[in-house]
Formats: sequence, structure tokens, C-alpha cells
Amino acid sequence: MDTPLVITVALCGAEVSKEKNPYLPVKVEEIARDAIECYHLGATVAHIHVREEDGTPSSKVEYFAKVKELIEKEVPMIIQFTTGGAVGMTEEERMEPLKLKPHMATLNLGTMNFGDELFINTPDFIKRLALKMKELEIKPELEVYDLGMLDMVEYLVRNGFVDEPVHVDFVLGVRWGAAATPENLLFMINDLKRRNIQFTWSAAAVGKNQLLINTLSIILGGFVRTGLEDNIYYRKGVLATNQELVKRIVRMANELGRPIADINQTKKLLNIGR
Ligand code: KMH
Ligand code: ZN
Repeated sequence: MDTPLVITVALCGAEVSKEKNPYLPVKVEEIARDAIECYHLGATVAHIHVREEDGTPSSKVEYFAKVKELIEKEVPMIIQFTTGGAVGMTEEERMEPLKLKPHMATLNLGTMNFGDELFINTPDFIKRLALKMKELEIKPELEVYDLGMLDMVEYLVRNGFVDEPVHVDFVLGVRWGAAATPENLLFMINDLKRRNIQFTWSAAAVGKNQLLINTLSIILGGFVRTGLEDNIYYRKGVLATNQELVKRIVRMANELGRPIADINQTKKLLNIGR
């Protein structure tokens, strides 16, 4: 409980739309503005997807570059780009943003049914992404959605594709992935410990159990990912903003006696050297 709490804000993702939540940032200026405001509220990591003007998911490197530039002009936040993108994007499109050398990028550890769609992450592509990140000194965040992906964490570690301590994000509650339950989160944490893997972890939950899993992560000494990418409601029937979701995590951490990580602590905890 003494470890400072790193808060990641997943600002917009690829699946949620402004029709569902008008507070969703989709233009590059809106995404950067939310990130900057969330930084001032206590979030030190920005998980970034970008959208076209009409709100559809995009892989345009110039949009990623613009968001990065706008954020970095104002605050020293950790920039974490998605390589998950949106279902249906090609591998090349998904690798594009790595060119910009963000501090971090996501590495999704397996193929799965993602709601009614197929989210494809072949072992070959996972390894290619990992090696590219290594070459560019980008810290990967290993996204684990289900149990078999824990085997992939171990495989990547033991075969030198990623360096320990790795940072793992347990993404629970995707439809047809592991459900967002305390039991599943505890199992995953303990499984990596049993394998003697050196790791830090955060957890995200898609849908209504976001707050439950976020709170549990605060209590268990992990880090938190919140934001509209994962959940658009503050409570049943009440739409959220990214700012409100971050504010609530900070308030909860204060109540529970967990300090919030500043940017220097975040870099140290996640082993980010630049
Ligand atoms: N949009 C999802 C299919 C990531 O950012 O790396 C994948 C995703 C994960 O959002
Ligand atoms: Zn994402």
C-alpha cells in the first residue's frame, strides 16, 4: 500500500462513440486536452488511440504525432500508444505509431473473440511487435485478456523478447475474454508470481465492473487504468468524463491511504529511462 499508485487514463479507445457518450474525446485536440487535464488531476500515463474527423478509428501517424506534440508541449506525461488499434486494421497499420517512439506501447498477447468481432494477434505478430519495441526502446505494456496469455508473458520473457521487470495490464471484462471478477484478477496476479516473473501490473475492466476492479487494484498494490475507452458511465445511467473517472480514483486512493505517483515516481516504477 506504500507503493505510489500509477494511474493510466485510456482516453477514447476505438469502440466507443460520441453518440453513446458526447464527452468522448475524438479530435486530436480533444484527446490531448483530456490527457492534459487528467495529468493535472493525477494520471501520469495516457493510453492513446486516434480517430478520423467523423469519429471512426484511425491509424494515421500524423494524428498520433499531433496528440503527442500537444500533450508534450504542456505536461511531462507518459505517452502510451495503442498497437491494438481497432479490429480489422492491418498489422502494418497497427505498427505505424511506433515510429514516433512513444515512451510506451501496448502489446496484445493473443487472438480472441472481441464482442462480435475477431481481434487478431498471432504469435508471429506479437514477437515482431516486441522486437520492434525493443529496438526503439519503447516499454511494452503486456495486455492480458485471458489465461492462455499468461503463457505468452512467460514465453516472451524466457525467450528474450521482453525485459524484466515487465509491465502487465490485466484487461478484464471484454465480452468472451476473462470476466471482470476479483477471482480472475487474483488468479492472474498469483499465476505470474508462481512463474517467478518480475513484473509490475495494472488492471482495467471493460463495462460496469471498472470501479470494482480499479478499487481492488488500489487495495492490492497494483496500478489503475481508468477512462472512457473501458467504461462510459460514472454510475448506472450517468455518463462519465475522463476527468471525473480520474478524480474518483484519486479520491478513493486518498481514502484508502495509497499515495498517487508523480511523473518521476511513475518513470521509476515502470522503468522508463527517458
Ligand atoms: N480496440 C481493441 C480491439 C490496445 O489498445 O492495445 C484493442 C485495444 C487494445 O484497444
Ligand atoms: Zn486501447
